[in-house]
Amino acid sequence: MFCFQCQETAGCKGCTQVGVCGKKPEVAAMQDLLIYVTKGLSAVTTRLRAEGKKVSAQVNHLVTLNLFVTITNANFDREAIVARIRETLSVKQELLSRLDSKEGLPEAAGWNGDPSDFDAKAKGVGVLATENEDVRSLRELITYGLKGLAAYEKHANVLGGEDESIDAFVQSALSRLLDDSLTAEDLTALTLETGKYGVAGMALLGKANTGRYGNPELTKVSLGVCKNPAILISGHDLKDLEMLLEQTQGTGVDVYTHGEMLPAHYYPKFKKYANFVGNYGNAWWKQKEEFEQFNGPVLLTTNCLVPPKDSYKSRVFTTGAVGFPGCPHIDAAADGTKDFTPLIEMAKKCPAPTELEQGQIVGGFAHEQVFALADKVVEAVKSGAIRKFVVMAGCDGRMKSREYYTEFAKALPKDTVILTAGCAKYKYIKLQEELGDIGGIPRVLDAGQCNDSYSLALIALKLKEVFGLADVNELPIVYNIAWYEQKAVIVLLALLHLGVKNIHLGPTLPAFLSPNVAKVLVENFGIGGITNVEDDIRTMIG
Ligand code: FSO
Ligand code: SF4
Repeated sequence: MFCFQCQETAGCKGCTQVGVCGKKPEVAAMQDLLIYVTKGLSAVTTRLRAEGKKVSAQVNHLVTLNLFVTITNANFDREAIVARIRETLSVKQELLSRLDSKEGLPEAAGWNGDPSDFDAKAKGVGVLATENEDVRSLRELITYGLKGLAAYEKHANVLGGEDESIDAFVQSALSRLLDDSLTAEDLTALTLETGKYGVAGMALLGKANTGRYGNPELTKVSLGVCKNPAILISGHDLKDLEMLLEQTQGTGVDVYTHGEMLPAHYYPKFKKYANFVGNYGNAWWKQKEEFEQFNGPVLLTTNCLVPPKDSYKSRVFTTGAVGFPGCPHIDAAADGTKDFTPLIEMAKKCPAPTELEQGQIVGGFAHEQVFALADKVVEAVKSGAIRKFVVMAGCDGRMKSREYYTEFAKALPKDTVILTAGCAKYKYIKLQEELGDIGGIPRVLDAGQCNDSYSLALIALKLKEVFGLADVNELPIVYNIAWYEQKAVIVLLALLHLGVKNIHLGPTLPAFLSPNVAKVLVENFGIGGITNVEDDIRTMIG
């Protein structure tokens, strides 16, 4: 196997024996093949569009789900991935028959192997199949961006949000990744175009979320526990949460959020559920201890799943793109509904969660809430009470070096405000009291999930307008972003598309950036790494 798509890749180079995430070689092989056949399908759908023929939403959704399934910490179930390869091949065969011309299609468009061929084929279609280091780097950078974009699209799709132009781009980009005639320049242009669609994808999801659940608003989220048995819901899918909350009404079972589901509490619509009681635990990587102590069933709606310990594995349910052998998977019915009865019945027999902590988190500072405070914010900037905003969005992870982010937050001068989104927040969100506020504005403003980084961009664009600036980089905003998996890649590409420069990316730069590609990013966008808290505060804050 060879995989280097996430920040924790072995030795900052690549996982070759087994994934640091727990992904086994036989699963990695099927993920590689799934990407390959999805590219082949995309070459066919792109040709169909060129011939003026329609591609169904069902096919578009198949492509996005395939990409999502291969994201870090989503699916460890080889059989589930094999089933997706088979479905993709069969859909592709049907679409091929609709083409007027198959001339010039790539090999992947025609490949239709039998399951007994899958392992042999997978060996030749992985990351290392591209020999040129720079072409490989750009192809993977784009692929990972598309995976992140697909994840956000999927969440929008389940809420009825559709944008055919994004699907057409994703599929055309995937098919172009098969084209050996594309130069490094062509691929660099495609990378930037991916960022453009990243913005569109996050806007689509933002609209779908707020359209259904209202605009996030200032909210206090409890961190303690109640006496009832409960279900813990993790991941990013708000529709799954809505269905779970509906189905748990009147059952005596409470619902807690975990990890990236925390921001669901900020949406007005979810406040009507009395059994939606609080947030339990921290970012994804602490789940081995926390799921154990939760005592009840846990629902993983998306990544990040850590291979569960036997002691609580039977309580872990997966749905959507997530899968793990031996963990029950809740499938959606044809109309998209899901039946969470098995979790509810299990919860009733489980003890209530063991309390991990007490207190609260204050969040809900997505763009509309910040716009509502705009006068106060602008005044604070004009008076010098706020010297700088520091965007610290992105992901959290296991590496000890990530303690840097806690130390950085603590060491920031008192006239700075942190804008956060994504699970990166867990490195400092519980320090809110210690970090204090500036004239009533908390010094850590949480916009929401990683996709809500888009909201942070909207805040920046609004401030640019209010202050009458020509360039978003003239604002008193600096970016110190932590990344882990591929959703952070699309967030980064989206920020680059919006013209944001000088982003610091840590705790390490992606292993998939070749020295030449890294050089392009440094020279054109001023992207840099991190060093140590003291020096970085001097560089970023002055
Ligand atoms: Fe985190 Fe995992 Fe949201 Fe990611 S839980 S690491 S960037 O899946 O998606 O922030
Ligand atoms: Fe390694 Fe990350 Fe790939 Fe897992 S997702 S195999 S940890 S590079």
